[in-house]
Amino acid sequence: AVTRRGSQTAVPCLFMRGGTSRGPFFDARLLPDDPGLRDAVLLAAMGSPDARQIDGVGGAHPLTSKIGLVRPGATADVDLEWTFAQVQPGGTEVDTSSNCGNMLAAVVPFAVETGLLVPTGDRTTARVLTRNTGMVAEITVSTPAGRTGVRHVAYEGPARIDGVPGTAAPVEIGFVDTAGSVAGSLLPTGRVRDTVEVPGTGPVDVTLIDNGQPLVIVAAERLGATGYETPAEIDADEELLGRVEALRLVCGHAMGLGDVSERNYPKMTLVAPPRHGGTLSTRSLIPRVCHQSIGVLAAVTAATACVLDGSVARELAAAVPGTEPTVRVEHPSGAFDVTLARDPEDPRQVTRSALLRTARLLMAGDVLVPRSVWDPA
Ligand code: NQM
Repeated sequence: AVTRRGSQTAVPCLFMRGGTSRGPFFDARLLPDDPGLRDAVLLAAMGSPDARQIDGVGGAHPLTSKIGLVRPGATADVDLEWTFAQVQPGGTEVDTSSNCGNMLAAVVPFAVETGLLVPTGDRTTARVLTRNTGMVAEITVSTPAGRTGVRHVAYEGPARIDGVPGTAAPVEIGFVDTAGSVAGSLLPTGRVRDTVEVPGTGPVDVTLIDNGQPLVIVAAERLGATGYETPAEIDADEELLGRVEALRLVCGHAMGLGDVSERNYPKMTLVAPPRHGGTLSTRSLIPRVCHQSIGVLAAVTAATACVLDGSVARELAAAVPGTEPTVRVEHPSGAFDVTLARDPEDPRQVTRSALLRTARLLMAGDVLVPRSVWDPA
């Protein structure tokens, strides 16, 4: 329960890593119902809008400034529901309009840790609804019985994901029906390739696509980059960042998303031929800072573009034949494998995707927010 601790309000919280992201997870039912008050509590907990988040638990980077809000499923076909909240470190908004497949990896472990979900065997599978976009994922985690017979989440194991040191227990994630999560359809312009006119840059060929995350896919070369830069090099190149943001604003309108200047999407994906035996090299901007690897649904969406004839990605990618190809999306800290299922009748339709993540409980306790922000008593 939420309690008082001196001059502050203590909100029960598990601090978790989900894939290559990290942040506090809450039982959504413990937070204020009023959306404005809830957001004020979350901003105070993270330490935003201070860009260093020095007075909160945020990590001063978009990947470590994420929040999970978990609750029981409301319908029989869903075990858990969660809302993903993105706070830009220097921002004043709590953005719940898009998906995060990395933080998603920690939802089932959170639910078992807090008793929201009871493990059923050595492996526990749950159907999880992401309320942000209505997406459902089937997630399997390892839940062995301890010496007393009580099952718990295993965090140690042999699975390795690029961007996280060491190995951990696998979190298997399967998605269906991710197309059009935010943009309404897989190809919101109805075309696999568009040429958009960008102030200062001229005509640019792009693929505008959303298979779980709205992406603008553009050849790195066209924006004056190689596509093999480090994130630090991209973040330091203000001219490049200016061209990328100008392109993003134009593409936001083309995708029917309106003015995206204050939105965390579309994510910008600079692509180039693979260099390490994978399918495609990517540099993902989320959307104004370069990702250290790539987002989960961003990887699913980029992988999908790799199998669509005529796309900007397909042109630069290695061939990915078959109806269940594994697409290896290269990124700054390694590669991300996404297995796609394509409709044998119509291979342009990607019907399912599957991938591997890991997660870990890092800290358990309360997050303290000043009573001047929230005093539930
Ligand atoms: O695309 C970062 C991340 C993400 C989102 C971002 C994600 C996804 O790596 O599903 O995982 O794109 O802001 O956590």
